[in-house]
Amino acid sequence: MGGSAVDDDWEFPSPSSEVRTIVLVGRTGNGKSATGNSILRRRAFKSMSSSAGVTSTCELQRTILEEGQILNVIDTPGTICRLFRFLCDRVFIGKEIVKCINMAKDGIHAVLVVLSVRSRFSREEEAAVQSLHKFFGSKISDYMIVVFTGGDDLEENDETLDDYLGRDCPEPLKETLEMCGNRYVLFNNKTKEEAKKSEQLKQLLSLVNSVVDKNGGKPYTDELFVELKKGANKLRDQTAEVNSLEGYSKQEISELKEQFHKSYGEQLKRITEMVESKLKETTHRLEMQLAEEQTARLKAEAMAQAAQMKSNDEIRKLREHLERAQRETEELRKRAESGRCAIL
Ligand SMILES: Nc1nc2c(ncn2[C@@H]2O[C@H](COP(=O)(O)OP(=O)(O)OP(=O)(O)O)[C@@H](O)[C@H]2O)c(=O)[nH]1
Ligand SMILES: [Mg+2]
Repeated sequence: MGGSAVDDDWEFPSPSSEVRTIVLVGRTGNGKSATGNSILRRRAFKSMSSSAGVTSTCELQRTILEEGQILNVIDTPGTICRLFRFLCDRVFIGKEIVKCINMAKDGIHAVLVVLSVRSRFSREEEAAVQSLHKFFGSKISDYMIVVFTGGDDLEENDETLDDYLGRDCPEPLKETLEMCGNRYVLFNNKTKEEAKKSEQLKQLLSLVNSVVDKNGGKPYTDELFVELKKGANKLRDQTAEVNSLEGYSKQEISELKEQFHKSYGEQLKRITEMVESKLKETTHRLEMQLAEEQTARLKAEAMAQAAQMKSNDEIRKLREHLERAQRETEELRKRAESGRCAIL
């Protein structure tokens, strides 16, 4: 499982139009690997219940869909979802991002944000989607689809996904769905019914198709993809050239190959450092944003409290005013009764 980002058994990529790549992201235990297996229709990724993360590194598996389309499915560790929250994870996350981009090579056609109806939507998940946005840019939203796992739980209660979302859908979840273009689908990764398996897969693939169409068939890429692809292409060309060389000993050829791999490895290292520094910058921006939001919230609370105090003060003054008026009226009435005043 997993494997290094620099693979010796170099695989020549097929033309991008024939291959689609989707990436599964989400919190640990939400069912990314199980969803990946449902898409692949085989148990390719390790999926199990565990309080610790099960998937430890990005992994790519491939399937051929009914209409002959090649689909790459990249599973990621849930720890990536902690993106930016724990600074100590930055080196690990940086490496995983580079690995994932390197696997996707020609770009990502859809990002499946895996949530579970079996657990509450957390601040961590909201932050993770925001982080994706901040790290990859707002363009990434055009590629995001939300997959809710735990369809069996809803079925047990005779509920549909819209029932579930309709009842007490928290504001951050609504915002996340909006950020993902309100593209979402329900998955039951436990079902044994073939009809259900193919129906939910059909729904997901149709969303993937709509995302691909919306983006004019262009997968998501950025400068990191471009840099990594350049390096990979260079290594491929150099390897092909060395393989066609004549008059060199096996030893010399192997030394040349080693040299090319070394320089590719160095390039990967540089790109990983670039990612780490981008993560640092994104963390900083996200922290600033959170701090600003916190300050704005505290300010709004203080103002509401002041307004409340002000209205309490006004009520007290009104009450005093009223009491004084009542006292004066009473006084006047008494005087009128005693004949000392001519009013009434
Ligand atoms: N009932 C039910 N359980 C599910 C469903 N999907 C996933 N699970 C269970 O949820 C648990 C976690 O699933 P995984 O696929 O390992 O989760 P993950 O997101 O890959 O987790 P990490 O690899 O740790 O990040 C497993 O026990 C799955 O069987 C579903 O649709 N219904
Ligand atoms: Mg997993």
